[in-house]
Order: sequence, then C-alpha cells, then structure tokens
Amino acid sequence: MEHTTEHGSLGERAARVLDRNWTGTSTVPSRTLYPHQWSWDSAFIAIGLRHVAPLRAQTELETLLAAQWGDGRVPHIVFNPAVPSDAYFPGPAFWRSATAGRGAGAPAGVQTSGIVQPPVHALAAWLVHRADPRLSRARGFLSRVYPALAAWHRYLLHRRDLGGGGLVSVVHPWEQGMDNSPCWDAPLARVSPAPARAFRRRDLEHGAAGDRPTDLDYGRYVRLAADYRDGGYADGPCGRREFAVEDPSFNALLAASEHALAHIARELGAAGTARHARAERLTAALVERLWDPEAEMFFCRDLRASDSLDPRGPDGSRALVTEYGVSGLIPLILPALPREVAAALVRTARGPRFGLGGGVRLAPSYDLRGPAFDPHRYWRGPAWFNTNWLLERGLRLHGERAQAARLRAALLDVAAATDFAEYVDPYTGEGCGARGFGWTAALTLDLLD
Ligand code: 9WN
Repeated sequence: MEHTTEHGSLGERAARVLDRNWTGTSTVPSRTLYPHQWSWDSAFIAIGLRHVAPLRAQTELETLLAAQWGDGRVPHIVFNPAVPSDAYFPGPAFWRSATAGRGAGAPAGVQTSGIVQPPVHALAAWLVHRADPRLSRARGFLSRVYPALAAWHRYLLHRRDLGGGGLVSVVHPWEQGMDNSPCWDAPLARVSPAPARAFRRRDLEHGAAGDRPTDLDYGRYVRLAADYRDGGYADGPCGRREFAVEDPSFNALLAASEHALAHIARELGAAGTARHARAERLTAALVERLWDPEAEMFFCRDLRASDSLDPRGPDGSRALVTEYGVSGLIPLILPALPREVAAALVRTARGPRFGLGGGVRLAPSYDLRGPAFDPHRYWRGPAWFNTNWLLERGLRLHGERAQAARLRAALLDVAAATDFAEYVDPYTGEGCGARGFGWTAALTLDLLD
C-alpha cells in the first residue's frame, strides 16, 4: 500500500499524533482515555520518537524515571497535575502514593500509581541513545538514566521473585499490561471483587463497553490495587499477595532490557558481562518454568495455584495457566532462546491459534480458537501494535525475514487505515478503542525507519 495521502506521508501523520499527545515533558497514550504518563507506553513512544525528536525521546524516559520510588519501582502511571484528578479512574486520590507509598519511598513531589508495568525502559534508553549518540553524550543521557534503570531491575529481581525460581511475578493484571487477557481468568477468579458502587469507571465515557473489560473485571482490579495500597505497597514476606503470576512477556522484556543495560554499561566504560549473564539466566528460567514443549508455548505460572502443590513434583505443572495469550510468544525477542524453542514458537505464531502463516492481518492478543476469544474485547482477541512490533523484531532476530517483512507491511497498512488505533480486529484490521494512540504512532515511525 502507498502510505502517502493528501494528509501527508504516514511518517508525518504519525509524528503529528506524537506532537498532539506531547505535554511538554512526556507523551500521553491518548488525550481522551489515558491523559497521564504510562510506563511501558512511554518506553515504546520513546522508541518511535527517537527518529523524529531525539531530545523529546530522552526527556520522555527522564520524566518517567524522575517519578521512581526509593525502593526502585517505576510506577505504572505518573499523574499530570494539570489534568482534573477525576479524568481517569483510578486516579491519584485512589493510589495516594505520597502517603500510602511513603514506606516504599514514593516521591513527595509527584503523584503516581503504586504498581508497575513491563520493564521495556532500558531497551528503549539504549535505542534512543543509538539514534543520536552525539546528543546523548553531550547531555550525559546514559550516565543519568543508568543508575535508575539498574535500581529498577534490582527491585524486580530482588523484591518480586515471589516464586523463588529466578523470575519476576506481577501482583496485578495491570502490571503485565494485557489487562483482561483470558490468562488472568483463573488466578483472578479467587479475588472477591470490590462492590460496583465503591468506584466509578471513567473509561466507558470514551470507549465502547463491548471493547473494554467488564464491570466484574474492574471490581477485581480495584480490590487487588486497594489491598496492595492498604498494605503500604509492601512486597516480600509480609506483603503476601492474593494474585501472583509469573508472566512470559514481562520476564522476556526484563531479559531483553538486561541485555540492553549490558550495552549501556559498556558504552559507559564498565563491563557488561555480568548483565548479559543475568539476561541469559532469566532466559533459562523462562524456559525451565514457563515453557511447555508439547504445547510449543510459554504459559503463565499462577503461584497461588501451586501453593498446595509440591513444586518439584510433576503436579507443579498444574500451576501453568494453559491459555494461549500472545504474551507466550514474546520470548521470541530473546537472543539466547534455545534454537528448538525459537523454532517451535515460530510454528505456534504461524499456526491456527495466531494465524501469522495466513488468516489474520496481525497476530491476535489471544488464541483465535480459544473459548474466550472475542475479536473486539481489549486483550481477549484484538491485535495490538506493541505486541506485533515485538513479534516482528523476534521473527527477524531468529532469521524469519519473510514472515517479519509481511508483518511489518501489515502493521503499517493497518496503522494508516485506522488513524493509529489502540487495537484492531485481527481478522479485518477494523480499528477499536482510542485513535491517535501513542505507541501505535511511535512504533509506526520505528518500522518506517
Ligand atoms: C490500565 C495505557 C494503558 C496500557 C495498558 C492497557 C491500558 C490501563 C486501562 O492502557 O491499561 O493501566 O485503564 O485500561 O491495557 O497496556 O499501558 O495505554
């Protein structure tokens, strides 16, 4: 498809979306639905911004890291004080970071949430640096962000290895970023929802109810977040969570970012060897704990389901949630993935569940044949641009050039046709959710480069 219209080239249109979403210090995912700074959105946005505005790309990451907590966590939302506090739910009045998060070192000068999102930031910082090394060196960009990124990874590896097997656990579906994925249905079923009257959703004012999570999902999200807050956002033994899941995508992104931190360390004159080794250990732990060779898929591990099981015995595998979410394909981005695992993952991506070999425009967020598949409901089927961008990268990394090229072309076509939709029907490419969405525009710019 030709990507130039009377409104300018696709790249110009994408850059205009990022201009419109820029607040002066960071970029909102959407002016309507998400009017604050989101953690993994900012990482993807910086990856695209670096091609058109490297200074803004650096600032994007610096703004996020300025809201880092004393214990090293990078909050999933940094609230913009210029936006009415009830524009998004749950807003600053719900999270109460400055008071409830004091013990965990929440900063005093900025209001944030208290949960995290996937650690894409070191990868983003490295890519941003490489786009304009002169500017980066002149501003001391890497030497300023490196300690914050190292503390962030330390928090995850030391405070969030709740299963003790070398992987990080998420304690809320919002942390993993694929909020209502069917992978969470079983672990969430144990959580008693907060009553609907206890909160007011704002998302339904901007998005169709059929494209969003249900009220029951929201009740459970609110319950989990409120319990975490009321426990002072404490992790570790006294902060035992009702929901604790090891997720393939979250951990794969941490390993990819650990490789990126190794490159950053080397650029700063230190040895990156220990970090590469840690990334390889994370990759090995992913394979050991989450890979199912018969299914040819990575699955989530529900730590609470395994509580009653002997983790060393064969029953330990029952703790794997055998739902095929796109999260289970994301480890393809890892260079140290065993060759046979990478080959099997490519088969799964091309097969009938994800359809990349034929049948879909873009990879869905969930199994096309799964019982819970819904082509329009958020993370229960629709295709998202960030996960497809990661798959494109993974396919290229593992030598699947033709498949990667087809995916890249489809991403550009669908982004152009939907005005940078938040997510799309995987079969038809029809846009859903917000338009002018930050990471869709940013990753379009990255693919065009
Ligand atoms: C909750 C901002 C975020 C993304 C997530 C996506 C959605 C929020 C919501 O929007 O989550 O964090 O209110 O639904 O699921 O991946 O980071 O774009």
